[in-house]
Amino acid sequence: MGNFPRFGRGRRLTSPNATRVEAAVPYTNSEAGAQTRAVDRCGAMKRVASSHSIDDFGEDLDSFVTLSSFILTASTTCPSLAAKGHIKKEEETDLCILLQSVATSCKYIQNCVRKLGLANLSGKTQDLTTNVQGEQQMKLDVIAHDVFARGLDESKRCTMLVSEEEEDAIMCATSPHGRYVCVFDPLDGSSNIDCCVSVGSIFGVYRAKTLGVGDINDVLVPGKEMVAAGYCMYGSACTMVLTVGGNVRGFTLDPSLGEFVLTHPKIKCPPSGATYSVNEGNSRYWSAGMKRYVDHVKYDKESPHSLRYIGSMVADVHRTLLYGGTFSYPGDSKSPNGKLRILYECFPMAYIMERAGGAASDGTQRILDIVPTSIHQRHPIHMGSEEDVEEIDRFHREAEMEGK
Ligand code: P6P
Repeated sequence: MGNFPRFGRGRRLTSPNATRVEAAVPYTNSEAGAQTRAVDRCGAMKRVASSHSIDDFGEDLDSFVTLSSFILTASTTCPSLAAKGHIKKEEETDLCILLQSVATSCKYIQNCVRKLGLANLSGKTQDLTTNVQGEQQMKLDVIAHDVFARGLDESKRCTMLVSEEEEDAIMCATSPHGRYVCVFDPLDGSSNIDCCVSVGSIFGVYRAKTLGVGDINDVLVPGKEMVAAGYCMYGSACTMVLTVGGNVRGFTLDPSLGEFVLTHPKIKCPPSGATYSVNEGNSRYWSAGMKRYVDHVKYDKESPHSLRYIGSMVADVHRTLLYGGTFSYPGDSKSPNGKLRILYECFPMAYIMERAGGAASDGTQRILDIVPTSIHQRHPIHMGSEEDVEEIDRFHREAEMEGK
């Protein structure tokens, strides 16, 4: 594993009051770095390019569709996005190059996860570093951060990055194509990694208000202003779930090809489910609303809901997205804002969940309407099947009206 110099050092908003920084000194990195590689377009793509929007891509095709072909098609046929005024042609292409960089980083990280014990990648960092959360960093946390940040910087499509592993926002090298800000948790759930529990990378993409200029205010906006969001789960299979504003698609990595192959053309979260996912070990600290909801699904239903809790957000959310039910990390008397970070954990997952027909709230308001005030802010979250999240909200509202 290459010894990358720690990425991002010296390229932060230095002054506490600084919110806009002209592009910093370009990162003097080696030639390495993934750029979009041209891939042959299959005949099917030409069919799609002529008659469908990207949101139909892969739905009615019985051909072999990869993330690369999806991204390349997105860069040529995004009428659904362009028509909605979301993004213009050149912005589509830049977004596609950014996403291609994320995909390459995820392949690299999954390769490290697979080799964990064999390549001495397990365990904590040698100098026992901690991240901005004060959490002990695993070796793979640091590698995953550097790979993600380096890839995005070298894509030349970002003005600024926000990572769970870095206290301050990172200013990217100067680029005339610096159109986007990427926020990411490079390896969520890493405390589980030594026992081979599924972990994942989570990312969200915002449009920069000013081309080529890093501005912290570009991400202190409601999560609904994201233009793309996704996660990559390193589990029994390596699965990338992605939306560029429309349908939610799932791509599974075929190791023999090194390509993410479209396996879930249009993911829809069931309107209701029979599982709830929350750390019940914290129930003594819960609000009345949370306690009432969990009692309701355990004792009032025809048959009790099943509790499923892995303790790895990407794995718990992925199951909820596909099977329905709810995932919660509520605020409580011990941690009023819960544990999960709104910018690079709650927002991307809520964005995906809503575009798959699900919902995400904090018990009183829609997650994606919230405006963060700081980049590492925590916030309570409930997400999953629309009917079940509404039920959680109802119990919270009733308890609040009773002053409980
Ligand atoms: P707890 C992993 O550390 C993580 O950040 C999320 O992936 C996961 O959902 C949560 O923390 C689990 O936290 O307090 O239940 O162990």
